[in-house]
Amino acid sequence: MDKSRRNFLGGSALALAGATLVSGRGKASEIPEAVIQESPAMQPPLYPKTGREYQPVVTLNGWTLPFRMKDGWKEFHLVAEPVVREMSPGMKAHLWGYNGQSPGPTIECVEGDKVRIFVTNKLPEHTTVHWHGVVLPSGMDGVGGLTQPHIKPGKTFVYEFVATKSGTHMYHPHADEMVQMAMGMMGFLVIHPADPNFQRVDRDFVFLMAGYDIDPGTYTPKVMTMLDFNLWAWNSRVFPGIDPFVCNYGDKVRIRIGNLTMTNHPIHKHGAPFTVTCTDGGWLPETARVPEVTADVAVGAMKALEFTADELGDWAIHCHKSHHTMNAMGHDVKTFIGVDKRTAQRAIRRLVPDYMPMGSAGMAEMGEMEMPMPDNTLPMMTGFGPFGPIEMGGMFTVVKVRKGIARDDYKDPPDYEHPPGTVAYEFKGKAPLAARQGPPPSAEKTRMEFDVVKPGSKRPAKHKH
Ligand SMILES: [Cu+2]
Repeated sequence: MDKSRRNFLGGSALALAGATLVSGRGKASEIPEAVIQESPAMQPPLYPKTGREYQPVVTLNGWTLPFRMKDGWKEFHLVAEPVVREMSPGMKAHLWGYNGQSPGPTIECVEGDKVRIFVTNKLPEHTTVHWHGVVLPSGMDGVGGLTQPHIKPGKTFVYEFVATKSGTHMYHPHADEMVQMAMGMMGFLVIHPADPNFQRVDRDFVFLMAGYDIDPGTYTPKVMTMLDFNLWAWNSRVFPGIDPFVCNYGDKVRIRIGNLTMTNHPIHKHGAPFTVTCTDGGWLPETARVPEVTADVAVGAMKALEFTADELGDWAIHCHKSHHTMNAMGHDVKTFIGVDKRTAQRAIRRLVPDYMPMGSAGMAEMGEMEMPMPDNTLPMMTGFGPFGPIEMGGMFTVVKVRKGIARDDYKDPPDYEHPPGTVAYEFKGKAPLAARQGPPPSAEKTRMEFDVVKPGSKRPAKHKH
């Protein structure tokens, strides 16, 4: 449009005329019903009843937002609101989210779709929604103050764009971001390829990573925390509350992950390697796909991992930062490995009869013990498998590959039956004496490890490895 016409119409008239041309703003008059989800369980994939065909995704412990078609537009209704999210059985968090849950529902559309998303704000403060990685008009990008006025409490805004290219995206506020994301406001957005056979897989899982700081015995995240979070969540769930990735033997599987925490997460899968096939920027060319078993997902980034489920069994998948596979009790505990706490224990028990000294031989005992804890608090490490305590929390679950799993069956299957002779076993023979290399450490040297080093004195030389 040339300059003279712009002057003639004036700023606001121009904006209105432009919007009408592109979007048919006048037709966005009725708001579709907002669907609310009450269950934290993983919902089956939502096959489209209308619009174009696609292979839907499955949201880990989540769900997909239904849409309606209206005059060629695919219409969704998101409601930003306070929610109660069960993070694992026995622990609920008071979060902010969308349509009854945190994260919000997954939004699925198809390349070429005209997408209209109504966003109603039921929060106590203003918000916006940014569509992360989606190519759209600048004014639909959802940055409060920069590209649009904020959505005030009680108001509904409309976002409209054409989904120009397929890919892996997310949505989150761009308004009071630190607070709103620390409170759990986020959701997945998938644009499916126009050709349903392009990049097709049999199972397509999605989840977002979030970090929460919720003190034991409390419900609301501390929103000012910058680094020391105590609950590391996948779709606002922590182990053992995270569903397994159930796969039929031979399936082509994709797991799409987005990171909205304040640190990177090296996601490690046991068993068959995967390749990263997609980022929030688009699909990777075949020549850029290398086999890996760990993919570092950076802050604010997304990755899609793909593998063929051709190894039967139970394969752990988790963040490789070991503190991220622990729950809330794990942080301010001193290290007592090698410390004899018997004298202290006797003294403390005179005051606190139930006192249990922990950790002189490591922390594994925490995995099987039932300790008194505040209400609404998860054990630091927990979960039981067929062979005993799993001693995990946080960002951990299992890829379960079985034969005979039906196409859209995501139920937790029975325990894996290992073929005879394929499970690690205890050696029952006569143990030989250890063949030690180098001189044995003397008792004196071992004690020196715990000597207090006075300021100015020289630290005793330690055994070099
Ligand atoms: Cu991590």
